[in-house]
Amino acid sequence: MQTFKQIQWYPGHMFKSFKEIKQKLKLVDLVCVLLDARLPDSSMNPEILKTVKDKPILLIFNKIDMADEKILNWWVKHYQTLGFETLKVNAQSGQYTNQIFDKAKYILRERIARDEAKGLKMRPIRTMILGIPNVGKSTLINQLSKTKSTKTGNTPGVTKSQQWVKLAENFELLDTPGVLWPKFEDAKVGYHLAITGAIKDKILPEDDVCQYAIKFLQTHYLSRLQKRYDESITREMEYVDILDLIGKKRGALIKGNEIDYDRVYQIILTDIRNKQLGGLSFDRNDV
Ligand SMILES: Nc1nc2c(ncn2[C@@H]2O[C@H](COP(=O)(O)OP(=O)(O)OP(=O)(O)O)[C@@H](O)[C@H]2O)c(=O)[nH]1
Ligand SMILES: [Mg+2]
Repeated sequence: MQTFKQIQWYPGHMFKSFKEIKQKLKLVDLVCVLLDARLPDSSMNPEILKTVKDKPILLIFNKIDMADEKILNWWVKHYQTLGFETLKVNAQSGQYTNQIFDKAKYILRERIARDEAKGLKMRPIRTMILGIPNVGKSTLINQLSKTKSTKTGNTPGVTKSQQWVKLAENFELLDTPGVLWPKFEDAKVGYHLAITGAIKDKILPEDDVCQYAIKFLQTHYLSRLQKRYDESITREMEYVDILDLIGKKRGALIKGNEIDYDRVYQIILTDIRNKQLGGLSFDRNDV
């Protein structure tokens, strides 16, 4: 597999986004950091934590419908042990999203009590939503505002600039473009972000991404792999043999009955992203 050093995946606009985030940080009371519930470790951008510093943080695990619940719960506890306030949501369906208001009020309870003691009318609570690309920031804001104020889409880089959205309950939310960080500490992180669509396809070689995904499924979700594609798949089966099997079964063939590998990669990645293999947790506590 190719080393990550040569790969250009930290576009200049993210550098600019970080500068804008720093400027707006002064205006907000609370920062909501969105994590992908399937990768609570790989989707934690260390630059975000460094930038936010001592502002109050609410860690929101989004896309809980796509994760393996037991493993997700382990991660939630892990972050709670580190002192974070946490919340699990499904921004698409709206499950648990309204709990954000109560959580925010709880985190800011001292400020609110101080204002009340001074007889001040409750000031709006200003919140900024930060996270990696495609994690669901804009979807969450639309869900909370019950409007389509922000643009969403299943590719990274949909939100290009910051945007304030006013909500009921005296809240104001700032949507921001997704940001990554300049250096992955581990190649695994790059694969996790590629599989889940946080970085654009084609940035990492699709063959490498698929090889990682198949090996991962063979190790952790063998029965789902068998159920989805073929019962004959084993833990030890070679990667290429699995590609050939899927290619033949799905008719991903080119002239002369050769396997169309590009199509097989797309089949696998699309299936994972469309939950055809069920809820998957890529960051593990059991290995
Ligand atoms: N299954 C599932 N899909 C979700 C959830 N939240 C968001 N999505 C989908 O994830 C994709 C990305 O959502 P966006 O809200 O555009 O993500 P974003 O973080 O704003 O992305 P950028 O603006 O590119 O940084 C969309 O296809 C959403 O429908 C969720 O809880 N569950
Ligand atoms: Mg967005």
